[in-house]
Amino acid sequence: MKEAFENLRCLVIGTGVSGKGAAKLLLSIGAVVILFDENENVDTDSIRASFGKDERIRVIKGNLPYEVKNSIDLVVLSPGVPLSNPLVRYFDEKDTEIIGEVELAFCCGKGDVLAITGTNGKTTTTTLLGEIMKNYAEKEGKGRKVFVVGNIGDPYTLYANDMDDDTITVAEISSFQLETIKAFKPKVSAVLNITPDHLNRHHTMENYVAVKKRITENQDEDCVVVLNLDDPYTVKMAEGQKGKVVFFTKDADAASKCDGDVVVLKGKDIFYNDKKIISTDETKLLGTHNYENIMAAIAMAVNYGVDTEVITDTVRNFNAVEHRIEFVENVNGVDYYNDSKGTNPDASIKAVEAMIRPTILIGGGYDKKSSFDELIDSFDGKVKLLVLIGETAELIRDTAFKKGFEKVLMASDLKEAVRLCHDNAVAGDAVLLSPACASWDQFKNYEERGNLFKEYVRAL
Ligand code: UMA
Repeated sequence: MKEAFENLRCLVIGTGVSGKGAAKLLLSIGAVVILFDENENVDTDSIRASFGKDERIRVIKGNLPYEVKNSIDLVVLSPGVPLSNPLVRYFDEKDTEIIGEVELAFCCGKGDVLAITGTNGKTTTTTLLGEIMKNYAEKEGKGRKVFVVGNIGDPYTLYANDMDDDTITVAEISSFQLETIKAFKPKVSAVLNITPDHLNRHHTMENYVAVKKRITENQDEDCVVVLNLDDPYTVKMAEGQKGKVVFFTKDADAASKCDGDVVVLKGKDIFYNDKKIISTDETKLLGTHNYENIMAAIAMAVNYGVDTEVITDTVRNFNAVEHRIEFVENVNGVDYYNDSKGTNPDASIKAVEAMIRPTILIGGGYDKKSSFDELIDSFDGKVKLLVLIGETAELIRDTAFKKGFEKVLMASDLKEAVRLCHDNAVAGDAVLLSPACASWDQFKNYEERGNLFKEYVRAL
């Protein structure tokens, strides 16, 4: 399908990693590219320099000149660019084709795609499934390539040219990326769970759920859809699927009533139907939410044809993903955990639940219009102190006070927050950075926030 893009004049919006990946791919196919960013502060010279002498690319920031606007055949959006953006609407009204970076990569790539979406757990599940598929490919010994791409950090477009019919692509796909798919068709898909997130972009839960379901919209009888039986939103998604539906659940009773294949947590053991795959005692991951991630990865791998021995071995050796309840250090008897990837209330609730010691929680960040009521409810005597930073600090503090939780400290930045935790913790406590918010008010991304947290902790 690559040929379809040859000679097109393409406008790529966003000069982040996705935009650069899309531009590189389009140039390699023979398209002409305008790489554009609305932010006046981006360094267009250095971005332009990263494309060498290629004369088929222009990098523009700020406003798009009229003559450029008028010459575009295809618009490719970075995930951070919403369809409501006025420039995107301009092209939509002109009937110019608009796709996302993931759609472009899918159209240009080859092989099988295993794609994971959901509000939380995507990164852990994608990383684990990626490891399983790499071990599977190695054991098969046929030299099959495996790529792990998407919202996890490495743009899908960067690898599309290296794919062949035997390639396996494991892709983490966000709701932002699903908004702009057309032909994207994973052989195996999973929707892990849905709780409120990104409502400033999708506006209603109904829209958010609908966009998540789009991961299955092109799947047919040869495909598999993995869904969470404990989540009413994903249970409903089973309706009308053409592909085989496989559920996973931590409720043995619900599993026994389920038609079809099911992965289930019974006591400490995870089963695929009646076959035991692994005991949770054997894994290094903390928390029930991680057992759900493991179950989803098992369901996807088994249905792709991976034998259970490879799956069990990989799960047994798998370590926690960076920035996801990552143990940092023990300082004076206090365990510090980095959960910077806790970018919404539900993710942070899971992190609090996974703690086994009295906990000081660092929260707050970019305002996505989330409600923090349930986060405060989840403290349940375990959180002894809340230290707040960022745009949402006051909102979270007010919610805590409303709920009768008064042990709250405000910090001017993350460094001060770490210092306050250190001053207030006693041996036997845990300190958890799990902000329940995105990082964008104070940091470039959650990785930067997590890395700085680790730096400050190690300097204590
Ligand atoms: N921009 C515009 N106009 C807009 C919006 C953005 O010009 O209306 C420009 C910005 O000025 C900026 C560029 O677009 O220069 C940024 O593009 P982007 O936000 O799409 O960021 P990328 O660097 O391309 O990273 C994206 C994902 N970012 C988002 O979805 C916000 C990364 O997910 C992803 O890892 C990467 O593509 C590779 O696929 C991050 C994320 O936070 C981790 N995702 C959200 C989440 O997980 O909750 C969905």
